[in-house]
Amino acid sequence: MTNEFRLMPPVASDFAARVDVFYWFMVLMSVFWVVAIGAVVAYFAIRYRRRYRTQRPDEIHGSNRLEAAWTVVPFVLAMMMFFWAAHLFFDYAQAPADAMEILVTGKQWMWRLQHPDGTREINTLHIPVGQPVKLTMTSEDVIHSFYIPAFRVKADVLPGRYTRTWFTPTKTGSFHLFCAEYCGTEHSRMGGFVHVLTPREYDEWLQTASTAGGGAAVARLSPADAGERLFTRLGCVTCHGGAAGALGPSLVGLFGRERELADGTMILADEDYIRQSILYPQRHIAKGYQPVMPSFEGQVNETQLMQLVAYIKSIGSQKIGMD
Ligand code: HEC
Ligand SMILES: [Cu+2]
Repeated sequence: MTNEFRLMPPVASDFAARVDVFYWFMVLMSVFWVVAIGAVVAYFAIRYRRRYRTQRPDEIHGSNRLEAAWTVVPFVLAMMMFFWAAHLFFDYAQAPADAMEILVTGKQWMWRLQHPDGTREINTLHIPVGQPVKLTMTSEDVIHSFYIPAFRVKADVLPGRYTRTWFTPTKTGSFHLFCAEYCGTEHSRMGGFVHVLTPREYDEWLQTASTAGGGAAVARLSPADAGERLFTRLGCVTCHGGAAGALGPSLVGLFGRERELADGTMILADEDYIRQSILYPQRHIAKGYQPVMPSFEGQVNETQLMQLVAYIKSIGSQKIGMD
Protein backbone atom coordinates (compact mmCIF):
# COMPACT_ATOMS: atom_id res chain seq x y z
CA MET A 1 0.00 0.00 0.00
CA THR A 2 2.94 2.31 -0.58
CA ASN A 3 2.44 5.63 -2.31
CA GLU A 4 5.88 5.76 -3.88
CA PHE A 5 5.97 6.57 -7.56
CA ARG A 6 6.15 3.57 -9.82
CA LEU A 7 5.93 3.16 -13.55
CA MET A 8 4.08 -0.15 -13.47
CA PRO A 9 1.68 -1.58 -10.88
CA PRO A 10 2.98 -4.54 -8.85
CA VAL A 11 2.89 -7.96 -10.51
CA ALA A 12 0.57 -10.00 -8.32
CA SER A 13 -1.20 -12.54 -10.52
CA ASP A 14 0.04 -15.26 -12.85
CA PHE A 15 -1.53 -13.39 -15.73
CA ALA A 16 0.19 -10.10 -14.87
CA ALA A 17 3.66 -11.35 -15.79
CA ARG A 18 2.46 -12.69 -19.14
CA VAL A 19 0.62 -9.47 -19.98
CA ASP A 20 3.71 -7.45 -19.10
CA VAL A 21 6.01 -9.44 -21.40
CA PHE A 22 3.62 -8.81 -24.27
CA TYR A 23 3.19 -5.16 -23.29
CA TRP A 24 6.93 -4.51 -23.23
CA PHE A 25 7.37 -6.35 -26.50
CA MET A 26 4.89 -3.96 -28.12
CA VAL A 27 6.51 -0.92 -26.52
CA LEU A 28 9.98 -1.98 -27.70
CA MET A 29 8.62 -2.72 -31.14
CA SER A 30 7.08 0.75 -31.37
CA VAL A 31 10.20 2.47 -30.06
CA PHE A 32 12.42 0.50 -32.44
CA TRP A 33 10.43 1.47 -35.53
CA VAL A 34 9.96 5.12 -34.50
CA VAL A 35 13.72 5.46 -33.98
CA ALA A 36 14.67 3.46 -37.07
CA ILE A 37 12.30 5.30 -39.41
CA GLY A 38 13.06 8.67 -37.81
CA ALA A 39 16.79 8.12 -38.25
CA VAL A 40 16.40 7.13 -41.91
CA VAL A 41 14.19 10.18 -42.59
CA ALA A 42 16.76 12.48 -40.97
CA TYR A 43 19.66 10.83 -42.78
CA PHE A 44 17.98 11.05 -46.18
CA ALA A 45 16.94 14.67 -45.60
CA ILE A 46 20.57 15.59 -45.14
CA ARG A 47 22.16 13.20 -47.60
CA TYR A 48 19.83 14.09 -50.48
CA ARG A 49 19.26 17.78 -49.75
CA ARG A 50 19.27 20.23 -52.66
CA ARG A 51 22.81 21.55 -52.97
CA TYR A 52 22.38 24.30 -55.55
CA ARG A 53 19.41 26.15 -57.06
CA THR A 54 19.10 24.34 -60.36
CA GLN A 55 19.80 20.82 -59.08
CA ARG A 56 17.39 18.13 -60.36
CA PRO A 57 17.44 14.74 -58.60
CA ASP A 58 17.88 11.53 -60.59
CA GLU A 59 14.75 9.64 -61.42
CA ILE A 60 14.09 6.66 -59.16
CA HIS A 61 12.61 3.40 -60.40
CA GLY A 62 10.80 0.98 -58.11
CA SER A 63 12.41 -2.02 -56.49
CA ASN A 64 10.27 -5.13 -56.13
CA ARG A 65 12.56 -6.60 -53.52
CA LEU A 66 12.36 -3.52 -51.38
CA GLU A 67 8.56 -3.37 -51.69
CA ALA A 68 8.24 -7.04 -50.84
CA ALA A 69 10.43 -6.52 -47.76
CA TRP A 70 8.45 -3.60 -46.39
CA THR A 71 5.20 -5.49 -46.95
CA VAL A 72 6.20 -8.89 -45.62
CA VAL A 73 8.19 -7.82 -42.55
CA PRO A 74 5.44 -5.63 -40.99
CA PHE A 75 2.86 -8.27 -41.89
CA VAL A 76 4.76 -11.00 -40.08
CA LEU A 77 5.36 -8.78 -37.05
CA ALA A 78 1.69 -7.72 -36.90
CA MET A 79 0.51 -11.34 -37.17
CA MET A 80 2.91 -12.36 -34.44
CA MET A 81 1.41 -9.76 -32.11
CA PHE A 82 -2.09 -10.76 -33.13
CA PHE A 83 -1.64 -14.46 -32.37
CA TRP A 84 0.28 -13.75 -29.18
CA ALA A 85 -2.50 -11.45 -27.92
CA ALA A 86 -5.23 -13.86 -29.05
CA HIS A 87 -3.51 -16.67 -27.17
CA LEU A 88 -3.49 -14.59 -23.97
CA PHE A 89 -7.10 -13.59 -24.56
CA PHE A 90 -8.38 -17.14 -25.02
CA ASP A 91 -6.50 -18.43 -21.99
CA TYR A 92 -8.15 -15.66 -20.09
CA ALA A 93 -11.69 -16.14 -21.36
CA GLN A 94 -12.22 -19.47 -19.61
CA ALA A 95 -11.88 -19.78 -15.85
CA PRO A 96 -10.59 -23.13 -14.55
CA ALA A 97 -13.22 -25.46 -13.09
CA ASP A 98 -11.82 -25.28 -9.55
CA ALA A 99 -12.08 -21.48 -9.41
CA MET A 100 -13.74 -19.96 -6.36
CA GLU A 101 -16.75 -17.93 -7.48
CA ILE A 102 -17.22 -14.41 -6.12
CA LEU A 103 -20.41 -12.54 -6.99
CA VAL A 104 -19.92 -8.84 -7.72
CA THR A 105 -22.55 -6.13 -8.07
CA GLY A 106 -21.61 -2.59 -8.98
CA LYS A 107 -23.83 0.22 -7.80
CA GLN A 108 -23.34 3.99 -7.78
CA TRP A 109 -20.85 4.17 -6.10
CA MET A 110 -19.70 0.99 -4.46
CA TRP A 111 -18.75 -2.61 -5.09
CA ARG A 112 -20.66 -5.35 -3.30
CA LEU A 113 -18.91 -8.68 -3.19
CA GLN A 114 -20.11 -12.03 -1.95
CA HIS A 115 -18.07 -15.14 -1.10
CA PRO A 116 -19.18 -18.73 -1.77
CA ASP A 117 -20.12 -19.19 1.91
CA GLY A 118 -22.24 -16.04 1.85
CA THR A 119 -19.79 -13.65 3.53
CA ARG A 120 -20.24 -10.18 2.10
CA GLU A 121 -17.91 -7.26 1.70
CA ILE A 122 -18.15 -3.73 0.36
CA ASN A 123 -15.23 -2.22 -1.56
CA THR A 124 -12.79 -4.80 -0.17
CA LEU A 125 -12.12 -8.32 -1.29
CA HIS A 126 -10.25 -10.88 0.79
CA ILE A 127 -8.94 -13.87 -1.14
CA PRO A 128 -6.41 -16.65 -0.53
CA VAL A 129 -3.15 -16.59 -2.48
CA GLY A 130 -2.69 -19.20 -5.21
CA GLN A 131 -6.42 -19.88 -5.53
CA PRO A 132 -8.04 -19.20 -8.94
CA VAL A 133 -10.89 -16.75 -8.39
CA LYS A 134 -13.74 -16.24 -10.82
CA LEU A 135 -15.90 -13.12 -10.70
CA THR A 136 -19.48 -13.13 -11.93
CA MET A 137 -20.50 -9.50 -12.19
CA THR A 138 -23.47 -7.30 -12.89
CA SER A 139 -24.59 -3.74 -12.21
CA GLU A 140 -27.63 -2.32 -10.42
CA ASP A 141 -27.60 0.88 -12.46
CA VAL A 142 -25.05 2.14 -15.01
CA ILE A 143 -21.94 0.68 -16.65
CA HIS A 144 -19.03 0.21 -14.28
CA SER A 145 -15.72 -1.57 -14.80
CA PHE A 146 -13.92 -3.76 -12.31
CA TYR A 147 -10.20 -3.09 -12.36
CA ILE A 148 -7.30 -4.52 -10.35
CA PRO A 149 -4.11 -3.14 -11.90
CA ALA A 150 -1.79 -5.48 -9.97
CA PHE A 151 -3.59 -8.48 -11.49
CA ARG A 152 -3.87 -6.85 -14.97
CA VAL A 153 -7.58 -7.56 -14.80
CA LYS A 154 -10.23 -5.18 -16.07
CA ALA A 155 -13.75 -6.08 -17.18
CA ASP A 156 -16.86 -4.03 -17.83
CA VAL A 157 -19.76 -4.55 -15.44
CA LEU A 158 -23.05 -4.03 -17.25
CA PRO A 159 -26.63 -3.62 -16.11
CA GLY A 160 -28.91 -6.35 -17.42
CA ARG A 161 -26.33 -9.04 -18.00
CA TYR A 162 -23.53 -11.04 -16.45
CA THR A 163 -19.90 -10.57 -17.31
CA ARG A 164 -17.07 -12.71 -16.02
CA THR A 165 -13.38 -12.52 -15.38
CA TRP A 166 -10.85 -14.53 -13.38
CA PHE A 167 -7.33 -14.45 -11.95
CA THR A 168 -4.97 -16.34 -9.68
CA PRO A 169 -3.24 -14.08 -7.14
CA THR A 170 0.41 -15.02 -6.69
CA LYS A 171 1.46 -12.58 -3.96
CA THR A 172 0.08 -11.72 -0.56
CA GLY A 173 -0.53 -8.07 0.19
CA SER A 174 -3.05 -5.32 -0.49
CA PHE A 175 -3.72 -4.11 -4.00
CA HIS A 176 -5.84 -1.29 -5.35
CA LEU A 177 -9.28 -1.95 -6.75
CA PHE A 178 -10.91 0.64 -9.00
CA CYS A 179 -13.97 1.39 -11.06
CA ALA A 180 -12.54 2.09 -14.50
CA GLU A 181 -15.64 3.37 -16.26
CA TYR A 182 -16.80 6.90 -15.51
CA CYS A 183 -20.11 6.35 -13.74
CA GLY A 184 -21.12 9.64 -12.11
CA THR A 185 -20.17 12.15 -9.41
CA GLU A 186 -18.36 9.81 -7.06
CA HIS A 187 -16.85 7.52 -9.65
CA SER A 188 -13.35 8.33 -8.43
CA ARG A 189 -14.20 7.01 -4.96
CA MET A 190 -15.69 3.78 -6.20
CA GLY A 191 -12.89 1.46 -5.22
CA GLY A 192 -10.92 -0.04 -2.40
CA PHE A 193 -8.50 -2.86 -1.84
CA VAL A 194 -8.05 -6.51 -2.61
CA HIS A 195 -6.35 -8.20 0.33
CA VAL A 196 -4.54 -11.35 -0.69
CA LEU A 197 -4.04 -13.59 2.35
CA THR A 198 -2.37 -16.93 3.00
CA PRO A 199 -4.95 -19.75 2.96
CA ARG A 200 -4.79 -19.95 6.78
CA GLU A 201 -5.29 -16.21 7.20
CA TYR A 202 -8.19 -16.41 4.77
CA ASP A 203 -9.90 -19.14 6.83
CA GLU A 204 -9.39 -17.07 9.97
CA TRP A 205 -10.72 -14.01 8.20
CA LEU A 206 -13.86 -15.91 7.13
CA GLN A 207 -14.36 -17.05 10.73
CA THR A 208 -14.21 -13.53 12.14
CA ALA A 209 -15.88 -11.71 9.25
CA SER A 210 -19.35 -12.57 10.52
CA THR A 211 -18.78 -10.98 13.92
CA ALA A 212 -16.28 -8.21 13.13
CA GLY A 213 -17.95 -6.53 10.20
CA GLY A 214 -20.82 -4.58 11.81
CA GLY A 215 -23.93 -5.44 9.79
CA ALA A 216 -22.56 -8.81 8.69
CA ALA A 217 -23.20 -10.29 12.13
CA VAL A 218 -26.26 -12.12 10.86
CA ALA A 219 -26.04 -15.79 10.02
CA ARG A 220 -24.42 -16.30 6.67
CA LEU A 221 -26.13 -18.18 3.89
CA SER A 222 -24.38 -19.31 0.74
CA PRO A 223 -25.83 -17.66 -2.37
CA ALA A 224 -27.43 -20.99 -3.35
CA ASP A 225 -29.06 -21.40 0.08
CA ALA A 226 -30.28 -17.81 0.03
CA GLY A 227 -31.63 -18.50 -3.45
CA GLU A 228 -33.46 -21.57 -2.21
CA ARG A 229 -35.22 -19.49 0.44
CA LEU A 230 -36.22 -16.90 -2.15
CA PHE A 231 -37.46 -19.67 -4.39
CA THR A 232 -39.95 -20.61 -1.70
CA ARG A 233 -40.71 -17.09 -0.51
CA LEU A 234 -41.47 -15.74 -3.99
CA GLY A 235 -43.66 -18.71 -4.82
CA CYS A 236 -41.48 -20.07 -7.61
CA VAL A 237 -41.78 -23.45 -5.97
CA THR A 238 -45.54 -23.64 -6.55
CA CYS A 239 -45.03 -23.69 -10.32
CA HIS A 240 -41.53 -25.19 -10.49
CA GLY A 241 -41.66 -27.71 -7.66
CA GLY A 242 -41.77 -30.59 -10.07
CA ALA A 243 -45.19 -31.81 -8.89
CA ALA A 244 -47.47 -33.49 -11.42
CA GLY A 245 -49.69 -30.90 -13.06
CA ALA A 246 -47.54 -27.94 -11.97
CA LEU A 247 -47.75 -24.97 -14.35
CA GLY A 248 -44.02 -24.65 -14.95
CA PRO A 249 -41.20 -27.07 -15.78
CA SER A 250 -39.01 -28.56 -13.09
CA LEU A 251 -35.72 -26.64 -13.06
CA VAL A 252 -33.65 -29.62 -11.93
CA GLY A 253 -30.72 -30.13 -14.28
CA LEU A 254 -31.72 -27.12 -16.40
CA PHE A 255 -28.48 -25.20 -16.00
CA GLY A 256 -25.95 -25.61 -18.78
CA ARG A 257 -28.35 -27.55 -21.02
CA GLU A 258 -29.63 -26.65 -24.48
CA ARG A 259 -33.25 -25.64 -23.97
CA GLU A 260 -35.87 -25.96 -26.71
CA LEU A 261 -38.24 -23.00 -26.96
CA ALA A 262 -41.87 -22.92 -28.11
CA ASP A 263 -40.83 -21.55 -31.53
CA GLY A 264 -38.47 -24.48 -32.03
CA THR A 265 -35.19 -22.62 -31.52
CA MET A 266 -32.57 -23.87 -29.08
CA ILE A 267 -30.97 -21.71 -26.41
CA LEU A 268 -28.23 -22.40 -23.88
CA ALA A 269 -29.64 -22.26 -20.34
CA ASP A 270 -26.84 -20.16 -18.82
CA GLU A 271 -26.91 -17.45 -16.15
CA ASP A 272 -28.27 -14.86 -18.56
CA TYR A 273 -31.07 -17.15 -19.75
CA ILE A 274 -32.22 -17.78 -16.18
CA ARG A 275 -32.01 -14.11 -15.29
CA GLN A 276 -34.14 -13.22 -18.32
CA SER A 277 -36.62 -16.00 -17.58
CA ILE A 278 -37.24 -14.41 -14.19
CA LEU A 279 -37.43 -10.77 -15.28
CA TYR A 280 -38.97 -11.13 -18.75
CA PRO A 281 -40.68 -14.52 -18.89
CA GLN A 282 -42.46 -13.68 -22.15
CA ARG A 283 -39.19 -13.30 -24.02
CA HIS A 284 -38.33 -17.00 -24.23
CA ILE A 285 -41.16 -19.47 -23.76
CA ALA A 286 -40.07 -23.00 -22.87
CA LYS A 287 -41.48 -25.59 -25.28
CA GLY A 288 -44.57 -27.41 -24.02
CA TYR A 289 -45.60 -24.71 -21.51
CA GLN A 290 -48.03 -21.82 -21.49
CA PRO A 291 -46.72 -18.23 -21.13
CA VAL A 292 -48.27 -17.81 -17.70
CA MET A 293 -45.21 -16.99 -15.61
CA PRO A 294 -45.50 -13.53 -14.04
CA SER A 295 -42.55 -11.17 -14.36
CA PHE A 296 -40.52 -10.57 -11.20
CA GLU A 297 -39.08 -7.32 -12.50
CA GLY A 298 -38.91 -4.79 -9.66
CA GLN A 299 -39.47 -7.46 -7.00
CA VAL A 300 -35.94 -8.85 -6.92
CA ASN A 301 -32.68 -6.93 -6.95
CA GLU A 302 -29.48 -8.02 -8.66
CA THR A 303 -28.12 -9.72 -5.57
CA GLN A 304 -31.29 -11.76 -5.22
CA LEU A 305 -31.23 -12.61 -8.91
CA MET A 306 -27.69 -13.90 -8.52
CA GLN A 307 -28.86 -15.98 -5.57
CA LEU A 308 -31.75 -17.47 -7.54
CA VAL A 309 -29.35 -18.25 -10.38
CA ALA A 310 -26.91 -19.82 -7.91
CA TYR A 311 -29.70 -21.98 -6.53
CA ILE A 312 -30.90 -23.12 -9.96
CA LYS A 313 -27.27 -23.87 -10.85
CA SER A 314 -26.88 -25.92 -7.70
CA ILE A 315 -29.82 -28.26 -8.35
CA GLY A 316 -28.09 -30.36 -10.95
CA SER A 317 -29.87 -33.57 -10.12
CA GLN A 318 -31.54 -32.93 -6.77
CA LYS A 319 -35.26 -32.69 -6.24
CA ILE A 320 -36.73 -29.24 -5.72
CA GLY A 321 -38.87 -27.98 -2.98
CA MET A 322 -40.36 -28.88 0.32
CA ASP A 323 -41.22 -32.53 -0.40
C1 HEC B 1 -47.48 -19.00 -12.05
C2 HEC B 1 -46.48 -20.02 -12.19
C3 HEC B 1 -45.01 -19.60 -12.15
C4 HEC B 1 -44.33 -18.94 -11.16
C5 HEC B 1 -44.87 -18.38 -9.85
C6 HEC B 1 -42.97 -18.88 -11.59
N1 HEC B 1 -42.82 -19.46 -12.81
FE1 HEC B 1 -41.09 -19.72 -13.84
N2 HEC B 1 -42.11 -20.51 -15.40
C7 HEC B 1 -43.46 -20.79 -15.41
C8 HEC B 1 -43.83 -21.34 -16.69
C9 HEC B 1 -45.23 -21.79 -17.12
C10 HEC B 1 -42.63 -21.43 -17.45
C11 HEC B 1 -42.48 -21.98 -18.89
C12 HEC B 1 -42.93 -20.96 -19.89
C13 HEC B 1 -41.92 -19.85 -20.01
O1 HEC B 1 -40.79 -20.13 -20.39
O2 HEC B 1 -42.28 -18.71 -19.70
C14 HEC B 1 -41.58 -20.89 -16.61
C15 HEC B 1 -40.24 -20.81 -16.98
C16 HEC B 1 -39.21 -20.53 -16.10
C17 HEC B 1 -37.82 -20.69 -16.41
C18 HEC B 1 -37.26 -21.25 -17.68
C19 HEC B 1 -37.38 -22.75 -17.53
C20 HEC B 1 -36.92 -23.60 -18.66
O3 HEC B 1 -37.03 -24.84 -18.49
O4 HEC B 1 -36.48 -23.10 -19.69
C21 HEC B 1 -37.12 -20.32 -15.28
C22 HEC B 1 -35.62 -20.33 -15.09
C23 HEC B 1 -38.08 -19.90 -14.31
N3 HEC B 1 -39.35 -20.04 -14.82
C24 HEC B 1 -37.76 -19.45 -13.04
C25 HEC B 1 -38.70 -19.00 -12.11
C26 HEC B 1 -38.34 -18.41 -10.86
C27 HEC B 1 -36.93 -18.24 -10.32
C28 HEC B 1 -39.50 -18.07 -10.25
C29 HEC B 1 -39.68 -17.35 -8.92
C30 HEC B 1 -39.00 -16.08 -8.79
C31 HEC B 1 -40.59 -18.47 -11.13
N4 HEC B 1 -40.05 -19.02 -12.26
C32 HEC B 1 -41.93 -18.32 -10.85
C33 HEC B 1 -44.34 -20.56 -14.39
C34 HEC B 1 -44.06 -19.92 -13.21
CU1 LIG C 1 -18.43 2.81 -11.30
